[in-house]
Amino acid sequence: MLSAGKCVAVIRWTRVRAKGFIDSDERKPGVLSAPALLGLRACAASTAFPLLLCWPTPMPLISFPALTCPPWKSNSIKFFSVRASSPVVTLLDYGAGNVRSVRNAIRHLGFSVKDVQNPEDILDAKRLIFPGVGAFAAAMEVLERTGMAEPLCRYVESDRPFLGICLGLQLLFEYSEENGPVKGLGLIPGVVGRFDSSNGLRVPHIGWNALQTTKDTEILDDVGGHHVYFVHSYRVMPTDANNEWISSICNYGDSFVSSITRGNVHAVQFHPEKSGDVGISILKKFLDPSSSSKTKKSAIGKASRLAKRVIACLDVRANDKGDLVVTKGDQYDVREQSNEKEVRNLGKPVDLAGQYYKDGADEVSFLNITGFRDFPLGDLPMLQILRYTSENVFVPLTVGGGIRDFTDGNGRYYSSLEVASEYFRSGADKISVGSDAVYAAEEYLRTGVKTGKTSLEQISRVYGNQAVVVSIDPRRVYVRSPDDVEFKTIKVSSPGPSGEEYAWYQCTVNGGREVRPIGAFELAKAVEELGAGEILLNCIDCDGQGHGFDIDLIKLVSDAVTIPVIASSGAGAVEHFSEVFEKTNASAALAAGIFHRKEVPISSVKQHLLQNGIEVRACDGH
Ligand code: 1PR
Repeated sequence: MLSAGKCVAVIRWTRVRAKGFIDSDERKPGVLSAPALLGLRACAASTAFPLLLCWPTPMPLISFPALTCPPWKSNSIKFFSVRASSPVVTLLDYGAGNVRSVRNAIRHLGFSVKDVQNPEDILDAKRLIFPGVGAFAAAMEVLERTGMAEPLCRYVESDRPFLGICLGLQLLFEYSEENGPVKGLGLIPGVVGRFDSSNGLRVPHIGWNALQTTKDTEILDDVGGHHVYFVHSYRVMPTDANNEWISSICNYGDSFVSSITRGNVHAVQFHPEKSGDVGISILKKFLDPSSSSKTKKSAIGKASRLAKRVIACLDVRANDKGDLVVTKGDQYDVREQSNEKEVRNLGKPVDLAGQYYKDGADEVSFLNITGFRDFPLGDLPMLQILRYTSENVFVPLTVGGGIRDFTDGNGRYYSSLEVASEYFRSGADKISVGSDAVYAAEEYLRTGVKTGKTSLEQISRVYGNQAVVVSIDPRRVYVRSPDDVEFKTIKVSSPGPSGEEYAWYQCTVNGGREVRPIGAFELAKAVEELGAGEILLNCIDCDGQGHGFDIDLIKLVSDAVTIPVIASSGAGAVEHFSEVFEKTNASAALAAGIFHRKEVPISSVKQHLLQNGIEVRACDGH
């Protein structure tokens, strides 16, 4: 294969990775990160001979045939494959978005990924996974342009092992109404349409919903009764014409097709790679059919509603020694009250995230709380935290902090989209924008013009609204009368210090350090229009206090928008979770301190919610 004399430098995976130079997903044209390029450039410059990049185990088969080297040393970096004995699955990743979590789940199950590089690779595949990402029309355009559509149809029509995920299901149908009608692959009768939000249904459909299985399907053997994770705005309706394909339906507003199966061809609207242990077992049964249980289980699950989510949040920052730690503030002050005033250290981010996943958290959020002053792409350890966490945590990961346009010390400009892309490449499923969303909303309300250039618009255009969360950090401001302010007020449930009966919620930026002339209500409505798919609603007054969520605020905002709202700040007991779901339209509740200090386990929260008739994903169902 390679003659030893031609190679003087072997950069091993571990070393490369430790330096943060290159990552397992960085093997396609155009996806090398800036640090990866810098690292390779430095190595290439230091030798006249070719560099050999080698991935040892546990990366059994990696190939880099299509990598376009930068012009500075196009001949000096050689890539080669390391073949081990793990079985291989072919992945059709047409480069439209983030499929890292699918790769991670496949590798977690001991399989290697072979990427489709050309149409022939589809026909050569033994087992093909197609995780569709992005918009329907764009995906079809890429499939047609690259000549992949036709072999994909032939592959599916000849009943070879296939698993489509999310858009990978929708594309099999005839048409989509998403920016269309747009023609699909036309393999299954039916049309992909948008959820109807006119009757108050929150769209996108984000979260955990149980399936109603309609036929025995080995890959869904363990699913009956359990919740799986969905994130989509479009869905296929069941009809007589596609009935024979349908293996499960799900209810959200109305019944839609959640999976199809015929012979060896499967596709799912949900994300198995983000559905905890249940999802991993679906992938395992597809990858290794011999792992299916011999005794048939009754797979028929009951119909259910969208479950309320319980989210664990990790506020992350460097302590005074420079280590990244999970910290937790009282009203955003994260320093101990002792003389030393150290940053509170409540644990290691990767360990805690892994623990919360095992404990049954429906999502894990990382907030890089000093991101507003540090440039996140300079913060390689934070990116590494995401990478390591996403290898073993199979529920959605959100990361926020510092997502904005930035010019570094060398005058190099980074758009907020580039910053977000690096977070997505490192394992985030959603990004959360704080300060920058406030500035964007202020500008939008002032001019009434959508420029298309704000971080929210750019990121949602490329990754979809469902991937964009806006984190709001408001403070309560009491007033005597709604006429006292230009912002939307609410009659408060407990009067203010001088007997005020109303309050508005003033937005802040830079971790609560600066107040801005905009209310939480106005901000929420503006960012929904600018492309946010979800709102993370904090409250500085309640943060870390343990007295319960600010019900007035959460009601005000969750009634104002049609996108999901995550209630945050103030949880101190299980009753606070049932209260927020009973009294407001929040879709999820997030807590930090009580989980970090092990005062209330996630399982107790869920048990309490179930006892109160609130649907949640069971902790043993992940
Ligand atoms: O402005 O885009 O760089 O984003 C910065 C992000 O960091 C924002 O999402 C902002 O909320 C967050 N942040 C900044 N400073 C702090 C701080 O605490 N000093 N943390 C901070 C916000 C609030 C929640 C907290 C809940 C639940 N923390 O994340 O976890 O209040 O806590 P509790 O259950 O203990 O009450 P940008």
